[in-house]
Amino acid sequence: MTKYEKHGVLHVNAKGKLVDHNGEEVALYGFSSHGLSWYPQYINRDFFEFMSEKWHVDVIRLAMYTDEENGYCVGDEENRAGLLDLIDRGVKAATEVGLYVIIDWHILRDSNPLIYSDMAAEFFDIVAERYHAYGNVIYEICNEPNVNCTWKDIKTYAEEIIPIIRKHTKYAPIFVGTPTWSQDVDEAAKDPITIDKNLMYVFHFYADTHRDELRAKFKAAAENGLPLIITEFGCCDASGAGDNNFEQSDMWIRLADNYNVGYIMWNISNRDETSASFKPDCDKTTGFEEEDLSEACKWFLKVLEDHREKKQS
Ligand code: IDC
Repeated sequence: MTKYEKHGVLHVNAKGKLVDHNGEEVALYGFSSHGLSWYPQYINRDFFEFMSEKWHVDVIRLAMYTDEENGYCVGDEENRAGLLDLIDRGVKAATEVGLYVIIDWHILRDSNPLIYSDMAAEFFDIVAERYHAYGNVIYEICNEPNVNCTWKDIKTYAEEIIPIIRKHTKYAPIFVGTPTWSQDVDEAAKDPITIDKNLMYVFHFYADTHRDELRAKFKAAAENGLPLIITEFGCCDASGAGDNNFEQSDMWIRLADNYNVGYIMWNISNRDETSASFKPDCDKTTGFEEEDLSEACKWFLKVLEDHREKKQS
């Protein structure tokens, strides 16, 4: 049984924890797609079933770039329709196999979500209406705000987008990115969003770049009861490349586990980069074997296996 089959619709409680309708805490673990337009082939039901049954993941994140590589905001009408179709395929596949699914508005080169907020408003109106009856859908409204983007900007944006989603669903949790590539959760903690309570603040780390200083920031926010979710992490450096640093990765996992905060690994692709889950010469789109997997992917699957063993013992 998957976590969604067991726990159903989740919400954020008064203590800032993601819980089910009985108040039981649920931490979500899984993978993020690479950009949907770059690697659409992995958005298929067979692979989602494989992830759910063989890898026992709980969640798949659909990363839809807004600006880069045929992103939603830079392409034409046909490109947008294609991306909406891919999201539809992803949401339906996830639902059929009992996975939670995150619809991620993946800002990155467009560093401030206010840049394309009109298009975001339109997009979230479409998807929240379309999926309002799906208990497994979660909305992530801005992946990684970065240069020249303050928490105030993000808050302004969130206060515009959240009511649009809430027109269609009271239940879906909403994840909000934070300044400096989703690291400055302390900024959000100082001035949290008050118009909605079913929210979590997004935190990202790349273990070979981000270390004690950033862990201290995470810890402080967690101690303050800020609802936190790690919708993206890598074992390598922040470029998605370089060497894996599993020692630092283990330290991050211990910290997140300590606060029962879930985490999602970047990325599902065979791109020639350290953070990719599959080897560059592997063309499969499901049914992966050990030899097809990158070192980071193998490490993460072991982390998930250890979790399950701990739970059973
Ligand atoms: C990276 C991809 C890489 C792609 C690049 C585009 O791994 O293939 O060329 O984006 O700009 C993030 C971002 C995520 C990045 C990733 C690694 O959310 O989009 O993906 N990363 O750089 N934040 C920190 C690291």
